[in-house]
Amino acid sequence: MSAAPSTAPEPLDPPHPADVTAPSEATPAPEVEAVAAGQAAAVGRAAAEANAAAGAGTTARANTAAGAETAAHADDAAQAAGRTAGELARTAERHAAALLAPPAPTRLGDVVPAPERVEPDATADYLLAADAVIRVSADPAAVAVAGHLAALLRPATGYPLPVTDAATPVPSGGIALDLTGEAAMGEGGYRLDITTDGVRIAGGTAAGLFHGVQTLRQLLPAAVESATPVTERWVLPGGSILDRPRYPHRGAMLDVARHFFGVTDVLRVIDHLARYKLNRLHLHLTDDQGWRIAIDSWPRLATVGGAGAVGDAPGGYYTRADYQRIVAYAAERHITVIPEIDLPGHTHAALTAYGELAPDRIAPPPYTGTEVGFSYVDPASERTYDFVADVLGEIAALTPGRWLHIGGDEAFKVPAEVYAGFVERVQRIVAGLGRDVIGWHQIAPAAHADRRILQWWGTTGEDAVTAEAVRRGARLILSPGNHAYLDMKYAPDTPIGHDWAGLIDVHRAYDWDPANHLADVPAEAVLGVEAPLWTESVTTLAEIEFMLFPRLPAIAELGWSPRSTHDWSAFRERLATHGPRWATAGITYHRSPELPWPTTPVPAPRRPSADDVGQAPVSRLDETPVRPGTAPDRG
Ligand code: TNX
Repeated sequence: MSAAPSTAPEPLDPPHPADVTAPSEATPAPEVEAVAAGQAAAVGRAAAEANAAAGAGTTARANTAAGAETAAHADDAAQAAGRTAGELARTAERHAAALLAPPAPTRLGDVVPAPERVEPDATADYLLAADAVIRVSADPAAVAVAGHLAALLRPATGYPLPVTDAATPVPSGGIALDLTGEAAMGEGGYRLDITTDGVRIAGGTAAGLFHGVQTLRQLLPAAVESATPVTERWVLPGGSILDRPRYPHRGAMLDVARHFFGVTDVLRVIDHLARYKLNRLHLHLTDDQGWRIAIDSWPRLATVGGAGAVGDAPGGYYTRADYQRIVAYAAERHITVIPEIDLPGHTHAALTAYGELAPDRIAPPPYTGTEVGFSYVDPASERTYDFVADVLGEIAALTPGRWLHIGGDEAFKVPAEVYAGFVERVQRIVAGLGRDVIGWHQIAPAAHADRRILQWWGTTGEDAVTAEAVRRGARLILSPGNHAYLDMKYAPDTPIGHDWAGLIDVHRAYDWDPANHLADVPAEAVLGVEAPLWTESVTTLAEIEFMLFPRLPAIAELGWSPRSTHDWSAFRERLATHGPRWATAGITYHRSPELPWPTTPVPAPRRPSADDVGQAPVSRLDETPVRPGTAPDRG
């Protein structure tokens, strides 16, 4: 990605397509003018073709008439704007081509999560040309989004798509990303306007631009997901979208403790979140079977506590640099990482490394089973609070986000009063680090701490203790086990997953309302939703993807879309159009019988990359549309 700093007014001609880094304000070079003249001739040819076609029927005649009118209109507009002959030629050519072309293969409303407002304009489809330029506001975060867009589009289109910045970016036949700073769009909202003459995404924040880019990506033909150039008409459906999120917290959780997943796997999961406008990645970094993050002041946590996993799977842990890479990659996609150190239970791996934390001061052997609730660090020992302060202090120093998750679930062996006292002390440690605390809803009985957040994972629609904590000021993230737990099986014959919270098919994942899910909790207390993926039975990236798709987009839509758009029959149709996109991107997914998958052939399946060579076939899954890829998205 590159962008030339620019304070000069917007140029009339784009830089030469071959020059990806060309500053845009250069006076048109002679060869560019020559190209423009050639294009003017092409308009003539297009008009002649249109005239010839006019003999064939009324539709074509109408097109020709409209074409003439449009050309005249473009002429007036261009003169009024004082454009060059080159620009005039290009505009007229675009209009003529649009009128003669078949409609875009995607519909403007086929976006997941559903946008707040969609206004299609069938006369305004846009064809991305090989010489299109991406123009962006001169702001580093906006320029980074433009670079991300270019990196998403270049592999499949093969177009250079140079990025250039401007004080007020306008499409000029290409794509403009305009960082407007408008507060009304909210954090993450955007407006997308697609016309024959170009595409404009306006965002109040860079996050808004980023979300608009994800919408744009979904509106292009599915072949845009190809890693190699595809011959395709890169058409976008005309019209406008006005969109903003319903909730500020839209997350997914990945358990890297039961099975360990390396950095590249996590980066790819981050890409999946970004596609669906999720903005939080909760990493469950520690549990009985493994401690997955290096802590300098307690080094054996990772080297000893991270050695194993469930069964005989290999262990592993993130170095500080690994973790920082994950955090930075997420931040580039406007996703905040929320690290979880599960306390005081789920700590067996820590005890294997430091027996001094155990109630009996004896380091136990590693645990590779899948039971829960048996381990805890000694709440009566001051050494335990040194450990907590050191660990959370180091994690906070590596984490730019506001939140530290302290777990708190299933500490069955710790008496209720002792447990509440422990949580209160840990809440104070988090506050002392300048962070807001999140805990599973079991921490509800502990005293309130400013801005504390409870994560609901129950399977009933009511809990008096949680409701009481909310009355005392806590807010909620909703991860109801019977709707949002992506480690549950889809159906009895799903090869991996649990069923203790029930079977969760796509409809069940979609069929609830965060605003009124929990009794006696006001809608204002709900910050959003999160889909956890526990990994006792999930062992590879392909299996992660199989459990995420197609349910993660269902949870994402609950977090993003206004309730007025909620409609299962429309959702299943929209979501099904994403199957070919996932297949083309090499994403493994469950071909749930609930969705009307398109029967058209998958466009341009992604070729296996070097990383795939030698990878074992995914035999436990019921379908593998294409071999799973392992490379994170470009950009
Ligand atoms: C409950 S949900 C747990 C996890 C398990 C999960 C399996 C929660 C806070 N605790 O330890 O992995 O069930 O579905």
